[in-house]
This record gives sequence, C-alpha cells and structure tokens, in this order.
Amino acid sequence: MELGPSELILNADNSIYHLNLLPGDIAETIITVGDPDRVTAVSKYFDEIEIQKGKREFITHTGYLNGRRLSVISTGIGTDNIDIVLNELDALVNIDFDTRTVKEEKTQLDIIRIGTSGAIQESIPIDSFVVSEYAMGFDNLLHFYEGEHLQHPEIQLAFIDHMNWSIFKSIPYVVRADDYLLDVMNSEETHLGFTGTNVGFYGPQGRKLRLEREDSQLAEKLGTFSYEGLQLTNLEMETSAIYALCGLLGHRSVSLNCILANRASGKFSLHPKRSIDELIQYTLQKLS
Ligand code: R1P
Repeated sequence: MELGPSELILNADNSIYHLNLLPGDIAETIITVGDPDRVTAVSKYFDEIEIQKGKREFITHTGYLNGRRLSVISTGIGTDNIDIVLNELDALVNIDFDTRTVKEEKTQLDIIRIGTSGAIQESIPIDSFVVSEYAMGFDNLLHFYEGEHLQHPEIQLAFIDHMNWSIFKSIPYVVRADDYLLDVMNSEETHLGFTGTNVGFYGPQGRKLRLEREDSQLAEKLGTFSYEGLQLTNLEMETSAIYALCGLLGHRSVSLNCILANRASGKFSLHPKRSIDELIQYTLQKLS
C-alpha cells in the first residue's frame, strides 16, 4: 500500500518530516538523549563525525567509534516526542521513500537511551546508574496502537490496587527491555531498575510547587509498590514509550538513566554534568 503525502510526510529534499534525515543518515545502533546539548556530549567521543543534522529539538550526529557506526539523536522531553522519533527512525530504514511502501525485508535497530532520572528508593544513590529491566508507562501512548497492552496483567492489577488508581488516569502498561541489550548494559556498576514513565515532571511525579496534587502521597506510594519483589526504582518521561514502540516495531531497546535526584532523601546531584558524562562513557565503552 502506498503511503500518501499526509501520512508519510517528506521534506522537499526527501528527508523525513521532523527529524530532517535521509535514509542512510542513521546507523543501526542509535543512542537517544533527551537534551539536545547532550548530543555533542556523546559525539565528542566519536573518532569521526560523518553527519550533523537537526530540526526543532531533534539533533542527530552520526559517526564512528572504534570502527562501529553510531548515531546519537536528541528526543526532547516526553513520550509524545518518542512517538515521533521512533516512528520516523523506523521509517528511515523500513519504508522505501521512492515507492512510499513498507519494505519486505526489515532492518532491526538497536536503541539505547542515555537519560536522567529521579530515584524513588533511598537505596539507589544520587549519581548512580539505573538500567531499566522493566518500565511502567503512565502515559497513554501504547493504547493508541494495536498490540498486546496487557503484557504483565498481574503487575498492572497489583499496581492499580496498591495505588487506589483514579479511573480518570489511563491504565498503566508494563513493558520490558530487550534481553540482549539489557545483558550488554547491566553490570555490577549499575542498578537493575523498574522505571516509571510519566507525562509530566511536577504533578505526575508527585512534586508540589503551588498546585495541589490529586494524590499527595503519589511518590511515596510508587516507592512502596512491590510485586513479587519487583519494586519501582525511578521516574522519568521516555522509557516506557521507547520499550513499547520498539517492541511493536521489532527493534531492540534498553534505557540507562543517571540518577540526579533522590525523591526519598530529598537530595539532588552536586555535579550532574560529571555524572551524565560518566554514564555516557560507561555506555560507549559497553558498545565498543
Ligand atoms: C526532565 O527534566 C527530563 O529529564 C529526563 C526526563 O525523562 C525528562 O525528559 O530525561 P532527559 O535528561 O533524557 O531529558
């Protein structure tokens, strides 16, 4: 089936609409970061940078590290941006832009997130690294796609019960990292995590500045949730959508987060830049 111009949107130079990239501009191993400034913080370690392109918050550098072709792309904040980034990255490798048709033979991408996050367990210290084995999505992105939305129904039901979850919030979904990439990234230097992804930074993560929260105990209750020993470890805003869409599209993904805040102890990192740089170096070393 041919994809019309309102569905597969290409720019005048035949690049994909938001990412501004041509097929061939991306490697099959792609690091995603939230902050556009973090792209250079990653690509400065490449031996050679081949491509530098961008549009809006989506900055891409593609190059080589120890002979391996790598891309790093900024997603900006949130699962809505992840929807754009992952669908367009997939289109770049799995849709023929000339015929506007889905290719018979699919290319599998490896997607590795290097992000920042707040821990909700006191035992996970500031400046440490969490590799998410599971993610729980409080965003409703997955519910707009066909597929298995109840991948871990027993965890979902236990969570809804524990939290006394309001029916006005979407039903959380639970997704898992790719086993191979999890094995590559997890080590004695990381904490294996169960990451909660939410649609905001303040109320949705239980922070109060001026507005009252629907549930003033949200962060504490998230921290005390446990299903057969599996506890939520940290909160951020992208991982669930990355795992969910990669699962549906047939790509492999894993998410690493540098813990900058600890919500249980109330502390924030004294040297966030240095800690993020350490996670970047750790990830690149595991990839090479
Ligand atoms: C909020 O400050 C942002 O930081 C975290 C959250 O997921 C959210 O995107 O990740 P990044 O540092 O990767 O953007």
